[in-house]
Amino acid sequence: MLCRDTDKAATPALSVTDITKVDFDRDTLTLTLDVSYQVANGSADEGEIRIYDNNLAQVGDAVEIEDDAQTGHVPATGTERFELTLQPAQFGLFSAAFSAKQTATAGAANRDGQPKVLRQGVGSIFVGFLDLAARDLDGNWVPDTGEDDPGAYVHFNVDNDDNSNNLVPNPPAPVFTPPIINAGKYPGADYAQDQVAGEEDDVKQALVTIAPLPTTGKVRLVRGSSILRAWHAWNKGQAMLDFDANNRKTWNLADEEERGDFRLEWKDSLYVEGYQDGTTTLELQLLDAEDNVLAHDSVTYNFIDADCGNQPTSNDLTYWIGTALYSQRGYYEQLNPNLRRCEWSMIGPSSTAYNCMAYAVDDVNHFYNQAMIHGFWGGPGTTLEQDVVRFFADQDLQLNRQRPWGPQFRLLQGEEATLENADVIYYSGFHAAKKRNCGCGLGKWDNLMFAGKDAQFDVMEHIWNQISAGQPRFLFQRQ
Ligand SMILES: [Ca+2]
Ligand SMILES: [Ca+2]
Ligand SMILES: [Ca+2]
Ligand SMILES: [Ca+2]
Repeated sequence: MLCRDTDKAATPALSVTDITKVDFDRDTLTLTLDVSYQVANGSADEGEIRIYDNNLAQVGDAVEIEDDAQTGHVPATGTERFELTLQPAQFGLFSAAFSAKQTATAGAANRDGQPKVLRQGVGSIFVGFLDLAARDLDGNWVPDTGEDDPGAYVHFNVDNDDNSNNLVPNPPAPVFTPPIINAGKYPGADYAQDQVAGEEDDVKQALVTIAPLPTTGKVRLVRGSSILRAWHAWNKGQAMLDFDANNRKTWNLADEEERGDFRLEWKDSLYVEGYQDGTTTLELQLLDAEDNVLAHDSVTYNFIDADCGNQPTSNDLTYWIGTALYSQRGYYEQLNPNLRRCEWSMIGPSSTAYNCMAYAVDDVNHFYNQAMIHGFWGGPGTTLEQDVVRFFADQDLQLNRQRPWGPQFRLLQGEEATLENADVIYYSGFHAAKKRNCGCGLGKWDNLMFAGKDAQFDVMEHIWNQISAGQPRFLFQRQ
């Protein structure tokens, strides 16, 4: 049964309102802290603040709070400075405890004749190193200065590195019918699998550093949304990190098992996957036991892919090169070894009605081979390259213009000849591609994403320099 306390001094609000790291010298291991407190004015006659280190051992002596104003009471608010010399093992989570009590004289008036001891107000601060670092799609660590903006670019894991069943997942529906009927937009996509056997290379490491790792408080990872998934292993084998309904995963560092799980299983083995395209964040937080965030670091993730069309199929064998049969993906990768998965997609079906040169000038009714271009836009003694420039400008030498309805293109030269200015690239291997101006890449691929038609096969969007069609020879701008 509880008894009502009839002592004159009711328990006041008592708290450590702020702890500020004034100075920290790694060489001399000296730390200066300012601890601010608050207490109901006049309720405490004597007060003191003690500092505890990462091991919960008191550091130095308690600082007594002086009654400078001679009121007989502890001031309602104040700040005390601590200059501490420490051992490395003491760093991590520091806490300040503010306690106060009545004087013996004041206590004599209480029912039991004893001075009333007020509860402690506690605050914490982390003095150490906390960092979240991310690898991008090239495997490079994103510099700290760029990790918020623009952030890390990582593939939305739409490709099929393990060549799994092309009928999974389905939907989303394909943009047009792919070679394997009933295959979805992302045939065999790795994002839809819990494990990717073999060559998965789109799930990228994130590294958590908290040094030293406190033995109290909590560590938390917070994702901006569920388009981000995290795994224990690069090939998604083993555990997926189980974010809760609030997109948080929390480890209690005071709990030996949870601390061990974080330290041994996740801290150095965390891999981030793009589960959808889009932008989100991953934040590392260190909290005290009361859920106050003591330190944090956040990384922006941009999950990108060539998403305008279908990902290529890989289980079919319907494409010929010479006498060899290839799948759709195999065919394009064989012809273009620099193509990077997730960064190209099929945006138009196979057709023998038109070719790359026609596609580049928005024409789907002609198959302009070199002889045709020479015949219509060239003249006696002109070279193929001269003919190509006139083809794009639609200037024929013989006044028999073949496509007066079509757009005209100006050859860019000198300083004007940039990808930003270009609408069409002509490659020396008699190939042309036109700029996409799509949102794929979330900014990273602006002015870099082009599309071209394979002679008798599909239309593909790709990064401008990932195809093998000779050197980029001319840049043209639409008039
Ligand atoms: Ca960082
Ligand atoms: Ca797969
Ligand atoms: Ca993959
Ligand atoms: Ca891949």
